[in-house]
Amino acid sequence: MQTKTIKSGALLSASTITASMMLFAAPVQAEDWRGWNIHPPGYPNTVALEAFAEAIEEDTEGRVTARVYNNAVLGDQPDAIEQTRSGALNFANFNMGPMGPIVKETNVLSLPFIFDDVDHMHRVMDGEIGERFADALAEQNLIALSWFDSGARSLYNTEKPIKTPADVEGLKIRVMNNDLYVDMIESLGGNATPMAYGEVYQSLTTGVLDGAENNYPSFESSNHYEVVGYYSLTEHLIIPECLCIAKSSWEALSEEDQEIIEAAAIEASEMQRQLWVESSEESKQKVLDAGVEINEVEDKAEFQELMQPVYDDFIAENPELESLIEDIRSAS
Ligand code: GTR
Repeated sequence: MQTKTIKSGALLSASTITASMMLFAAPVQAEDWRGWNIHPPGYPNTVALEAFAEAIEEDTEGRVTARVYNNAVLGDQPDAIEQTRSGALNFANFNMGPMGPIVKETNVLSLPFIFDDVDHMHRVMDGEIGERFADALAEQNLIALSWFDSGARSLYNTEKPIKTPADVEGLKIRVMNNDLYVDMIESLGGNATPMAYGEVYQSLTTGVLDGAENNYPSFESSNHYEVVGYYSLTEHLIIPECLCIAKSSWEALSEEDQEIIEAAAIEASEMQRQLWVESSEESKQKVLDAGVEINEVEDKAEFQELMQPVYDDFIAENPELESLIEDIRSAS
């Protein structure tokens, strides 16, 4: 018995040696990365992610190959965040909204009207404060290499134009997965329903929902505009998005490849931001042509004032984040 074990043990190590010799002789195995994307082909983020995938393959000379999976086919956003944190997915473009329950600092970016406009958001995210958010994400195994735009989100619904908060009263509004948005809609007198993005279209057609909120490109590309007649420019949320890499995938790279991939991510964000501006205009025109009524909100202050309890509750629950809110405000 003893002899047999030793014999097969010896045999095993001999074959292991042969296998590892073969490995050394063979070319280094490429890393095949899978990337998550919620949007359809042609959307600015999709175009930029696909350019990113191509660039890293070319610039690493095939050491890393990457493929983008569109339309959230690999899971809805909260699920994809978990998959990327665990390394089951290698990269993704995430909105900071559904990130809040995992990286609590990012909730600050989901406070209604925290940014005055998109330029203010850029100044914050492209500077030192953006690095603080990237550090917080890294603690949860997500390496944020660059920031994408997501414009301003406005309310839309099947019933009527929203001109004052009183118009929101009683409306069933879909929100992204984050309790802050439930507080936000309830503070306006509406009923908030957290729901996965991909389920909203059908819920609007069946009347489970009266409305939702999003930017022009998503309002258009999700086809919600086909069933919703009113888009009201509340512009209550300006939420940045990340191009994030799974920490385990990042750490498996050589320093040289990390530099290459970081540069590609920054280029992708520049491309996305440029495409974003064009696409917002095109989407606006498309929904107007389809007959959607778009209205300005004359007195946004009315909406802003009602958000005070959302801020008060948030600060009461997260006193350590108050200074971050102040830093963002003073960068305006
Ligand atoms: C879009 C955003 C997506 C997703 C979606 C939603 O604007 O780019 O990542 O968050 O909104 O409402 O779920």
